[in-house]
Amino acid sequence: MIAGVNEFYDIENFAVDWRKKFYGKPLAVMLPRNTNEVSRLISLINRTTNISIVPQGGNTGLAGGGTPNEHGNQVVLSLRRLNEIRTIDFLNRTLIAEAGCSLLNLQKVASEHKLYFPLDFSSRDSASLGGLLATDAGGLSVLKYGTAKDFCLGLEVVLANGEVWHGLRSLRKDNSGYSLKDLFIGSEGTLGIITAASMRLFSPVEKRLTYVAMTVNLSSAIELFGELCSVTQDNVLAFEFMEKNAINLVRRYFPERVPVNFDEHLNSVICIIELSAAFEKNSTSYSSISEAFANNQLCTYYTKCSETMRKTIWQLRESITFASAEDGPQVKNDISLPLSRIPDFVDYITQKLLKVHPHGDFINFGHIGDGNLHFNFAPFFRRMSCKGEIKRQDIVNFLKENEEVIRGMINDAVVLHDGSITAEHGIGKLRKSENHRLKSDVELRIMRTIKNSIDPKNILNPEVLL
Ligand code: 2HG
Ligand code: ZN
Repeated sequence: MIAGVNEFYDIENFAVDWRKKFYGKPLAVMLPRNTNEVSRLISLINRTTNISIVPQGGNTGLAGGGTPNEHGNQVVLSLRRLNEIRTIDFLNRTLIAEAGCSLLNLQKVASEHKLYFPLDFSSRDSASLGGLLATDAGGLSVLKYGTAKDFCLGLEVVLANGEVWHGLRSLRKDNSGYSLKDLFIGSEGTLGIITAASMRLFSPVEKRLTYVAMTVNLSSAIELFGELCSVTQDNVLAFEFMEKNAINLVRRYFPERVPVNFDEHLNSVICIIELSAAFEKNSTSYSSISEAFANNQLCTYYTKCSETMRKTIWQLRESITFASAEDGPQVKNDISLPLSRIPDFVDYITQKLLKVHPHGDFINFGHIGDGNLHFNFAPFFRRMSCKGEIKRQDIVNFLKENEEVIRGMINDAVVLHDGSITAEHGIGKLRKSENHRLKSDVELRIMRTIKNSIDPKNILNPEVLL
């Protein structure tokens, strides 16, 4: 237990990731209250010790980037107490917030000002701004607004020697040299500690039209997406998908969250599609949208959701990760592919891998509109028709022996299909060796040169990414 001022924290919460895949033993957990304290702490550690620092936000990551090692020579630097919204500039449509602000809080504050903070995903109540930027998070609304880096305008960063880079500009245009903020975004705490950020805000979409569509396969889902982009002039707000196994996994742990008409043998791909209400009945695009859905070459069923159905379908989508966590460890993949290559990739690797591991299967779901598949491999999925048949420890043992090889096979297929091994979760510890194996020497050399030049003692999150 750690005591703060009027606060108590359980050290376990900082030592283990939420999915309990990475266990660390932090030498200490530091909970500074402001940028100045972060700067003084880092400067002291840099000058007087040989220990290294693992920055941590809401500890909701899926790649182990915020968990310390087991050797007791790393301190966790939690940003959770830096949680102020410093300013909102209504006319400039920006806010400046500290790294520990939760995503939910940012969304609420923007909405109180009749503006919209566009990032969104299921861990919104704990995920924090610093973590969102350190991993360049994506989520459910990337299609229209992009990932975190696309609407970040400036940063405040504490460097490895304790110096502060005051880069909190709130400009749409700034052509004055290297885009340093883009260096820190996605760097997973290896180059500096993000303590605050300036973020763009948008106009809220007053009303969304939510559709559920079923397509025969992924190819048709991708074609349907293309059609909807054409008829809405690229105004599709969300296009998510879930395959049968993902839905059945939720059925196994939260049966009440699966709509009754989603039969367990249903072989279709379920798509959740959101458009702005500007495309409602009397708009000129409306008939073209209806035609796209009515094309039964693409779509075998579709419905426009009532508000209740909308909540139900999103709850189902957001429950997949939690159902997976209940089910036990998986080989988790967060891959990015050109949309045109997705069907070939999935066919290719499914055949290849299931030949070797016929008891397993893929839990495939994610953000198909932006080419991001959560293509997770559950090693005993086909044998687990009833809960508890396979013990968690059996899965752990299986993964100890096979995870690396399975991940390698999947990633080779990703590279073969011109993709990336992570789209939004980051490299962390989970994909570090694969990143080494698959990135070109030139790319790795440039990254190392940058790292060495601003963190020569390698004290910032040295065990992730590189
Ligand atoms: C999502 O899209 C998250 O729900 C988590 O990125 C994905 O659990 C996963 O693999
Ligand atoms: Zn995702």
